[in-house]
Amino acid sequence: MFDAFAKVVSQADARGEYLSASQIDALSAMVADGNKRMDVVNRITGNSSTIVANAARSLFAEQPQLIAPGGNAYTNRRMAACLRDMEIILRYVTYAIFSGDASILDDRCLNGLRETYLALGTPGASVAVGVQKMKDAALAIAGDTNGITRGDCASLMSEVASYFDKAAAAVS
Ligand code: PEB
Repeated sequence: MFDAFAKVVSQADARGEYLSASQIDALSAMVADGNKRMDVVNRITGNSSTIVANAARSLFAEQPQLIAPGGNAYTNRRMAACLRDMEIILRYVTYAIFSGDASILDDRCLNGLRETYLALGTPGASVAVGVQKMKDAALAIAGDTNGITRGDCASLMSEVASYFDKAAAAVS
């Protein structure tokens, strides 16, 4: 598990080289924009219950077979497991955003998740749809410029999107 700094150090060490100017520049830019990153993590974390609940509602509205008898989210036990899974995935995405690195998400959440869903008979493609819905909600909340000074958040937003896309791709 790395953050953006440890990742660069590890890569340099593997080559036996000093940190390069471009690596330092990239990390320097990340530090300069650090408040935006923290704000995004804070906003997503503070709205996590809403993000999960709305994404799940919307998923079940589109795919009602999941909550029909025999569906993979039918019965409260499975519904609870499903909401919990979405919460876990969102939590690891916030860790990745905070660290500026996907390895925490990869190593502790996504590794083996596809195989787990296959073994459980849980439709991974449906989980991926749920993740994409969380992405849309998270991006709207993170990118809400209402009442704040407008800045350039384009690269941060695409980084945030990439973690959700990675999670969706890992299970679909
Ligand atoms: C992954 N999910 C489930 C299980 C595990 C995970 C390990 C089996 C054990 C259990 O039931 O608790 N756990 C989860 C995760 C991590 C982890 C992400 C990462 C660290 O440790 N059912 C649906 C939807 C979807 C869903 C498509 C979007 O219809 C999820 C939600 N996951 C779901 C369901 C179960 C499950 C388990 C319903 C229970 C399946 C069952 O017992 O039949």
